[in-house]
Amino acid sequence: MRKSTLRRTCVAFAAVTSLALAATACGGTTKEDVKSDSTGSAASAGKADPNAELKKGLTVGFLPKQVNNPYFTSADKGGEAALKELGSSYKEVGPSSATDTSGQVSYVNTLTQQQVDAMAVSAQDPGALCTALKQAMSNDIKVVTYDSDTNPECRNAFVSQASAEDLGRTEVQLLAEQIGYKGEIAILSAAQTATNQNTWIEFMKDELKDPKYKDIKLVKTAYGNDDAQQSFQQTQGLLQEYPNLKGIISPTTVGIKAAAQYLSGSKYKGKVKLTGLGTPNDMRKYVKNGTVEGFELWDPSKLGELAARTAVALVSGQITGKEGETFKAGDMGEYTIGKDGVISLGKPTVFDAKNIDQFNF
Ligand code: RAM
Repeated sequence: MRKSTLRRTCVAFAAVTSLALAATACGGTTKEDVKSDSTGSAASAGKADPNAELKKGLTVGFLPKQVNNPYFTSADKGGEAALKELGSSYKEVGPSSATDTSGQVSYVNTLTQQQVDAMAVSAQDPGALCTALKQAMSNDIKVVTYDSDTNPECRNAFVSQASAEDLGRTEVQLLAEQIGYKGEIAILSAAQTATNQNTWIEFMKDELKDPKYKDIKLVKTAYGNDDAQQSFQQTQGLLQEYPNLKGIISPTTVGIKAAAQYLSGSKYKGKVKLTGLGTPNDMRKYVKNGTVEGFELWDPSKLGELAARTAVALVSGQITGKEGETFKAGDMGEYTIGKDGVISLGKPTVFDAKNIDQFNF
């Protein structure tokens, strides 16, 4: 039996009382079962057995930042297909707004109460989910973050889309080339608390310190909250406030699409450059009509697939989340866990008029 009767009783108890109180009453399982490894991630106690058989019949819950976001639909479908192939079950729960942090906390608690074997979570906020995720781990549930991380000690592993540094720096490089290394630029981000966007923005700012960008000035970071309407209005507001703006970086699929839609119908079309992270299917029309020259992304369904395979490898004991452990992710090949329990999907793809028709997601 995967979980002891005591644990099950504790989970049921946690469902009707405060989770913190339940943890104490159940004998403080948090400390006992989940230990931080030397690099800080919450690697489980015990040794990884790379030859352990992959378990079947598991249930893995996916909890995206936002359920009605096509990016997450694609990511989670990748997770669902992988779980089906591995003989396990998939479920998806999550808020419809990318700023409903308390909603995300409730969904973590729900998955814990439902005693899933693992959960894959894209965190809206790094710290807010931590207590609930630790509670899940103390109930023998493996926690994988994907797309947007929490703090390393609040999960077993983070499946990252690409190196955050690469993503931040390359977006600045793309825009700088498009505007001829000169002029005012702005960032249109997602939620103000989003771990992934905030990390990329830090690297963008660092990249901008290079003397080759001395004639570029970052004038503002606006937040569209991964909401189409708010992102559209924020773009409009940026252009009103900074009429000399030369370019916008939007590191969110919802933001870049809304910004492209605004620019495309305005006098700024083709004049104010726009790059960032978008899906080829969302952006095709704006590349073809001359609003956007180039942008980038990874394949979200591959990210979801890797999150599912990581979750199953964790539950099966092939990995614990420690740096240096390796596992086979089916047809995706072998992955090695890096510092702080981070597993990186690979390099993003840059899309432009030449290659965009080769992609369908
Ligand atoms: C949005 C979300 C997601 C991010 C992508 C690029 O869909 O903010 O977290 O990774 O954009």
